[in-house]
Amino acid sequence: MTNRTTAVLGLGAMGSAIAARLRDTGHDTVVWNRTAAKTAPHTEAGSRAAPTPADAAALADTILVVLLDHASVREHLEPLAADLKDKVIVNLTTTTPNQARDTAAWAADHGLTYLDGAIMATPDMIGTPASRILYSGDRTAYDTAHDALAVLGAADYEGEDAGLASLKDMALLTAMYQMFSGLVQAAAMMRTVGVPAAATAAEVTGWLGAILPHLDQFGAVIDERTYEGGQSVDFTRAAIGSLVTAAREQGVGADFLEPLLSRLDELSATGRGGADWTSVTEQLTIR
Ligand code: FVH
Repeated sequence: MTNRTTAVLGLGAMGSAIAARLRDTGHDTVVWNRTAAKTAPHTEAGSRAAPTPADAAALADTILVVLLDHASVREHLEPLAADLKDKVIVNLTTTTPNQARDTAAWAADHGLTYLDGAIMATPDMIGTPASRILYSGDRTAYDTAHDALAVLGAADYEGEDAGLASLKDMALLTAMYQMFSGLVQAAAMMRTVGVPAAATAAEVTGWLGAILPHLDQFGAVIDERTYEGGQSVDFTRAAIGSLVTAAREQGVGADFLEPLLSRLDELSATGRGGADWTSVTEQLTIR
């Protein structure tokens, strides 16, 4: 391990977990938080507390930023530009890809070394094998800070474009929330006959587990972009139509499925009913 010092700016649930993990793995840590009282458990456990972000930056080589959002990051980083020269800035705050690129451009304008990160973990997962953090931006920053980053979870470098980590994060979370929406609708349907949501959740978990391996095939078909074979638009349209009707028959809205049905209707109406249903992907691209 190097003898670098890591500052953690932001001691919410995630920043606290990160600071604790760094400490537990022998890393020298400095912490700062807007609400200073939150530094107490960290100083008791061996971190130094800094009264301002500038003081934290002065004491550290690597600055991990774990604040609420893009606005709070910029609010605190912009006044620090002069204090961050020769430091490695790693922003782990969730932002959109363009917000990440914007902060990277700001850093470049000031001659600063910037790496963007996207945390694919909850605070309790930090430091466990289930934790994964995506990084993109300055490769040298990633290599320099790697000892500290590696103890937080699998540290995957996605490329020089600072928006790449965030883009993958947003894509994976999009898939996750659509899956969650599916559970919500299934629970609403089964509740109409008295089945508790917990029981439906267990059923959904088993069903999705069995079906998830098919995603690989969908990915291959989408990549080919010919959309031949597989489950057709017309077949899937009939299936989704039944799901929408069944939900309505139970007095449950089918709001999450209706947009998909509309896309399939559109494909069918324009003579593409025989194509694989994943050709919907082409309709999602906004030109
Ligand atoms: N918690 C999670 O499961 C997710 C997992 C994936 C990644 N996210 C992102 O991580 C960032 C931090 O999330 P968090 O869980 O630590 O969030 P909070 O516990 O709500 O703590 C927020 C910290 O941000 C500070 N803060 C908020 N606004 C400002 C501001 N204007 N200036 C300075 N600091 C600010 C707040 O300070 P305080 O309220 O204690 O004074 C906390 O330190 C986030 O991007 C997630 O999307 C977590």
